[in-house]
Amino acid sequence: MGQTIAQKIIAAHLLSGEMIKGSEIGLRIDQTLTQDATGTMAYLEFEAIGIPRVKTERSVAYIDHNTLQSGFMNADDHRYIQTVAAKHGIWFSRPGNGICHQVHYERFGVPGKTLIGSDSHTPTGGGLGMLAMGAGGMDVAVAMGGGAYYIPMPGMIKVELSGRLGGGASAKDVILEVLRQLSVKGGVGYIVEYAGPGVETLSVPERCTITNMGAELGATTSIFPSDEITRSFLEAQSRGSDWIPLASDPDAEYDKVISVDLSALRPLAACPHSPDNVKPVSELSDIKVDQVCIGSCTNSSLTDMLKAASMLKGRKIADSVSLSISPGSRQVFSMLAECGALTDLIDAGARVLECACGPCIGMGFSPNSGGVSLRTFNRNFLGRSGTKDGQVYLVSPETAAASALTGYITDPSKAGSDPAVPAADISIYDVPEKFRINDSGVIAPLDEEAAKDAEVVKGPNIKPFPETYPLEDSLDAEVILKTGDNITTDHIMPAGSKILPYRSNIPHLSQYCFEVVDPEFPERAKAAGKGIIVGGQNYGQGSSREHAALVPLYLGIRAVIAKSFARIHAANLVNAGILPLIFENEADYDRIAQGDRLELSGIHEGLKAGKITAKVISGGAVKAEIPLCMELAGRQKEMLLAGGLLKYTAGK
Ligand code: MIC
Ligand code: SF4
Repeated sequence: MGQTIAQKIIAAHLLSGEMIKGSEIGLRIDQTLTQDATGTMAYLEFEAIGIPRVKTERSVAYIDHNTLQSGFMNADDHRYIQTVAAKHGIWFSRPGNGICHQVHYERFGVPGKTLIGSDSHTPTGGGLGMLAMGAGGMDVAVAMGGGAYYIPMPGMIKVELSGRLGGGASAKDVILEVLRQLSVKGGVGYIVEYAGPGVETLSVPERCTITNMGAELGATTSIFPSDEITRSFLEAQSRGSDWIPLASDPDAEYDKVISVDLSALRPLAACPHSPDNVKPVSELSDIKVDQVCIGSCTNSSLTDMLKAASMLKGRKIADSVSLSISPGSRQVFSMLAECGALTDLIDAGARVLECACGPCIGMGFSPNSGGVSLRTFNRNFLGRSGTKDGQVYLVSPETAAASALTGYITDPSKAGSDPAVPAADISIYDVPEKFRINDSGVIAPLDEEAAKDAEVVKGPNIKPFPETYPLEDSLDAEVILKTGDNITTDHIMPAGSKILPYRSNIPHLSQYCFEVVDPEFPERAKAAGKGIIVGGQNYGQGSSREHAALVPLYLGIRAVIAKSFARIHAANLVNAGILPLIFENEADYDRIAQGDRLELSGIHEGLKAGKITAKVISGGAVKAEIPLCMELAGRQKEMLLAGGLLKYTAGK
């Protein structure tokens, strides 16, 4: 049987396991990336493993999330990451150099290689033909040390692309259409592969927009072939020698196939508060807009910025709109300046922000109360913008620019018929064929000799890793919180400018755990000393932040029971030594109430069998007995018994 692209890369990197859907495989990892909001923890964990130099081909530490530096905390973390990177053989991308995923595919990504990153949008690299996956910081630490990365062997979804984009539609609309078809759960357990004649009509940055937001499908990753378009892109980055061709075999088999006709696509928007709440932009035209943000790792390429600039050139944004632009990288920024597009953006009234995540993660530029914010980003979860009742719509750069001009959500396909809404036309800018290469924002690691005496600087904001516990044979604890479906890691451990500076300080972060769902949760959990969380479907979707496991751990959470889990979060729970349990019968979810006590005994035997029964105790009496499953690989069981990944790795 022929193989898909992803299967070929997996086969070439397989260290353990069999490529049978659902069974655990261990992969050799060629490259890693971290960003600063998850990186401090990842490097503390790497240091704890005690390996002097990374064993990967390329590891890069980016600073892009926490760049506000309001107080010493961010700067302390930056200094720590820079010094720990220099010492251990890791490249360092300075604050202001750009968003990790954008810079990585421009300067470091290589088709056919494996990449894991402590950020859920690492699959962006799939646009370049990499097998790129988001992971918890601990997994990245282990991979830097030469250890395998373990995942359940994914199934394969093919998205067959035909036609060519037109009519104001862009790459963002492709992924919004896929999200509309598959939903935020539709990719769980799968790799999404793009194929068909439409592929060659899409540039690498367009492909990266699509693979980036594949994270919102819950997919393990997404991938495009590596073809002539990929080769030209790498050549234009002066990295032509990194290119290899990659395609699926004609008889490769997929579990599921969906198709998207690019020619028929029209502009779409993901409406509040989920990336799969997708509607045609043309149906939203009555909605007044307060804010427009163009940027983020989804849509901050040079072409994205040029499209917006070409529409805004010689015009003025609506008085009621505040517009921000954050170029994805220093390369994009400098090329925008060079061709004059930056001036057009400034003259139209845009506020130019740093090359960083910025508003995407609530680091400034929060909308006004109840404000409507149109963003070219990838997530519109409740409260993520920093404004609790902000109404965030996810759109393409074209829709964003058109709406910034009119002050209402505006369909860019109207271009021409409405003189206020011009069509994007990047040919008005004289852009060189080759990208401008200036890696002044990247610092190479020290050589082995110099590294020996190099000091790693840790400021007072960096607190030790929380204590983990070997799994006990019985657990008797209260259900401290019961949630609904689709709880995101932004619910569990919010980000934003107030909290993000404390990503290396778990005790401080713990006050904000579940803040948007139930602000009393941390107090209750602490008072109980030991607790359980009950969740619905897709618990832990979204970010890869392991803080969403480490903070509950710190607050005494020992088990989470859900109808289903998002992949990275489930792995993070196990890494932290928290037991993830799944309802055997989903209807049993209704038989547990917040405040009930759950009794689990014979956990070690249950772990072997993969199932256990929980007694639900309410008012002193047993009200139900509920069967629960543990969908864990053998290695994960050992990890839980050892008290999490770090203790397990140290014990080996
Ligand atoms: C996000 O987009 O939610 C983040 C911030 O980039 C996270 C990582 C984090 O929580 O630090 C992600 O996507 O993994
Ligand atoms: Fe940064 Fe936003 Fe991308 Fe996360 S999704 S890496 S916060 S730009």
